[in-house]
Amino acid sequence: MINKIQELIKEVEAFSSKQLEEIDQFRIKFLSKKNGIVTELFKEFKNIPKEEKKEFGQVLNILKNKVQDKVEFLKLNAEESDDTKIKLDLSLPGDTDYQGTRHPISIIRNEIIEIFARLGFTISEGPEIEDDYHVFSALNFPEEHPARDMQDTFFIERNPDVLLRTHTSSVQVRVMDNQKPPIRTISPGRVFRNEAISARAHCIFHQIEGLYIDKNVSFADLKQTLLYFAKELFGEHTQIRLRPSYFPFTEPSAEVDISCSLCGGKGCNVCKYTGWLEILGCGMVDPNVLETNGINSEEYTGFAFGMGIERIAMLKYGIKDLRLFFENDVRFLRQFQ
Ligand code: 2NL
Repeated sequence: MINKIQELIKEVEAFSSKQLEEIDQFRIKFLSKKNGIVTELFKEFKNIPKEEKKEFGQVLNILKNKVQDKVEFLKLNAEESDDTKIKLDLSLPGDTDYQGTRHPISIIRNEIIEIFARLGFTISEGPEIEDDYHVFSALNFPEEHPARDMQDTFFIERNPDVLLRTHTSSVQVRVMDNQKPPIRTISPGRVFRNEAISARAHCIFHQIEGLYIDKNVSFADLKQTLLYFAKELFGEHTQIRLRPSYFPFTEPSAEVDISCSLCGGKGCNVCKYTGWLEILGCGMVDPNVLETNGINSEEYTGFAFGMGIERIAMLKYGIKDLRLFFENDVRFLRQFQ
């Protein structure tokens, strides 16, 4: 009997397989509760002569442990059977891994910032929630100016001194508060106006304003700076045209057009057959604004300008509806690098 078990131990030691099914059959053959070899041998125990019982028991336990160890070891090394194996088809095209893209407003803003940085302008930022002084009073807005009206400006309820900035000039007022001339800075940022949302208007949009104050700054400096800017942003052949205009904070003031970058000035439906596109407003800083902000207007002069980023992005990319910038539809956003 013991010899028979020794033979079985050798058989177990010699067994090997990488197939899960074969390993399981091997386990069943030895350990099945119903007529497994080891189970049956344990049933024989009572028939073994008393003096052999001890040795029989020891050898049989060795067999049982060897079977269990073998099954465990082989299972770890087994190959997964066909239906559990991960099906790997190396000829299939890979998954598309979409990379994020920059928002068109950010792309244009960064381009504009870089152009003025090359001319030595610094970047200044400031609060979106402002007070009347920094948005209107310091900028020569008369008390009854329509821009101060509830219809144009978002005020905080019950406190008309707290409002959302309608332009980023308020940032430049803060620059003048903290810095002596020469000042050469641009301020990009979100601005807010109480307007009904449409394809051409939104209550939130983005602006970049520029301010240059030093001794002997002239209108010619303004014109040349803006010509350089227009050529850098829209291409070397771009021309500019200035039309007289009015802003409370500049005198004289002008509206600036660029030659239509689409038709080269010949006339098309984008420039409404005029050959020109309006891109910004500008002027010489009103002496009142300089004085209010602690700058001697006899000693210093300056120019300033402001532009809407959405408008420029629409012109550069041929976007027809302003609302697309705020909807964050990835089908729109993905088109910009
Ligand atoms: C426009 C016109 C403009 C300014 C902004 C400015 C700022 C200071 C002093 C004087 Cl601190 N002026 N900014 C000047 C002229 C025009 O913006 O059409 N913006 C979208």
